[in-house]
Amino acid sequence: MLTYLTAGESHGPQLTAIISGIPANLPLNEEQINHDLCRRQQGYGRGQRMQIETDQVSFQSGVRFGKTTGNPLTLVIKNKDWSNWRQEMSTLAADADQSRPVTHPRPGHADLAGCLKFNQRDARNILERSSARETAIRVAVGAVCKALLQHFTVKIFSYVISIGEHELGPEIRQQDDEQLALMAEESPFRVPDPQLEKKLKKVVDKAKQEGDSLGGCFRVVARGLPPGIGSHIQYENKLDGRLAQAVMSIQAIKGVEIGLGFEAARTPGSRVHDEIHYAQDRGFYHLSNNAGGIEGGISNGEDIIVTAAMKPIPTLYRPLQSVDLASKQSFQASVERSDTCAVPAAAVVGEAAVAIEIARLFLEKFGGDFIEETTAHYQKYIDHLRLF
Ligand code: EPS
Repeated sequence: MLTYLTAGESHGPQLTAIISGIPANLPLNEEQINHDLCRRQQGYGRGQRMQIETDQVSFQSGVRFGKTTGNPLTLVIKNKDWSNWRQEMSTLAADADQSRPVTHPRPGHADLAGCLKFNQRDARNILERSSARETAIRVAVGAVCKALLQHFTVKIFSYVISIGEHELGPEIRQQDDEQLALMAEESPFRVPDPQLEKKLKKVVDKAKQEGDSLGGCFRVVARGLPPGIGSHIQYENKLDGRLAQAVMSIQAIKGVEIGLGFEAARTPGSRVHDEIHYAQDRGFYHLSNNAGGIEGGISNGEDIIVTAAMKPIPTLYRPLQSVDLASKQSFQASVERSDTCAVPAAAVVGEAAVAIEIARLFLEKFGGDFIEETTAHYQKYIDHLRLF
């Protein structure tokens, strides 16, 4: 069973993850993880925090001489910004008097609901953990899972589809997803379209100038997964259900679609379902992939396609109306340093969420305490598919 837990606050000393269940002998190094951490920090429209940080992971357990040992992995990312927040984030009761509590909850943020739930009068105790800073450590966990999946030639990639109301045209969207993701890698918006990129720069600059923020949609694709990951038997083992939960749990995500998604509801069945064919060299395959690679909660051998919608970030430099937690008087919402648009970064976090869930179900199917054992189980199953 692959499980993980993260801890850490946006302006605390560090972010930490403990991952349990990664098989022994998987080659793993910090550079692989830092590559994704760096990708998450990119993107036009991000705030000043990303200029302060250079996120780097360090392994505190579970890796020895470039390979996993089977022991729980401890991953740590230090927050450089902590040095500016030592007083405000102090663990000592004596320092409480000096603090500046956040008492004007931001509409759209966890501030108010979190304060009510945890009986807090200072929203900092909520926002420090609900902050999207947490996604840095989730990306690190995702990079470990990507390394595992790569071992079985499963690749995970992403690109941005839209920011605000501006989106990729239908001709571009028809191109191969991996090619689009490769192009997106060169773009500060992670969009595989230089024309759209120019437009987005203006749109994000305008939003920033007006103290506003922008959301958008991104797509994550997993390629190379064999049929049979996930299960139709119980709700909690359905691959689409797991992916939806994991992607929806990313800060600011409000919608998740698999394959054709909501469009399928508007289209007759004859044009939605993917016809099944067979060829000696390929085995069973589908002529189209509207199902997004999942039928009955089980991977069907086609690309897994997940699209997510991110709302605009709730911190507005021209704040919306709110209410003071103590006086109950009307006030403008607090302004915390923030991004104008973080959709490109969210796409990288989306890759991590997808990688983690696929890796979990992959290990649930193939198991193994060491990677050679997992590989043997996997190979036996691939042979079974070939002989079917
Ligand atoms: C983020 C770090 C945060 C925010 C952002 C994402 O750092 P700080 O609060 O110090 O600027 O920039 O988080 C939010 C927008 C949010 O609403 O929580 C990061 O590392 O991605």
